[in-house]
Amino acid sequence: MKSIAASLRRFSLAVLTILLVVSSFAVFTPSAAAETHQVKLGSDKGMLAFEPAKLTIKPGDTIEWVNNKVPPHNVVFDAAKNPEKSADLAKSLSHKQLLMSPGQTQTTTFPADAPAGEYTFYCEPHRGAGMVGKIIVEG
Ligand SMILES: [Cu+2]
Repeated sequence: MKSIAASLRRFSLAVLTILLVVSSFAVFTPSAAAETHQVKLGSDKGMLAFEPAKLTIKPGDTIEWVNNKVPPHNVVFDAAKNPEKSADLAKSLSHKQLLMSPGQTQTTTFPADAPAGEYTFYCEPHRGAGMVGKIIVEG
């Protein structure tokens, strides 16, 4: 009788351990599922604009910048217009190099610990023409 009780206790301990491991995976997996979003530089109709000009993402997600119409374009994040007004973060997200040919791509991955909020970016040659966009990072 004693050995049955002991093995039952051992068994329930093993079940508990498995449950704990499985549930901790269930908690941590969703944040690891990073997505890639595409933003065109220059609209299909030849407007000096990002398409889409506004995009909501999660920390850890990647933006693929695709050079489209009316180049050259680049992507510069505004040092003063991000949640923590971080010049270093803005610089790390930016691609100052001008893309000359349609189809060229660059990528920006937002860090997993990127602060939530609005990030404004623009194209240097066309900022005055209104080529400005926004990334909203969800908390
Ligand atoms: Cu441009």
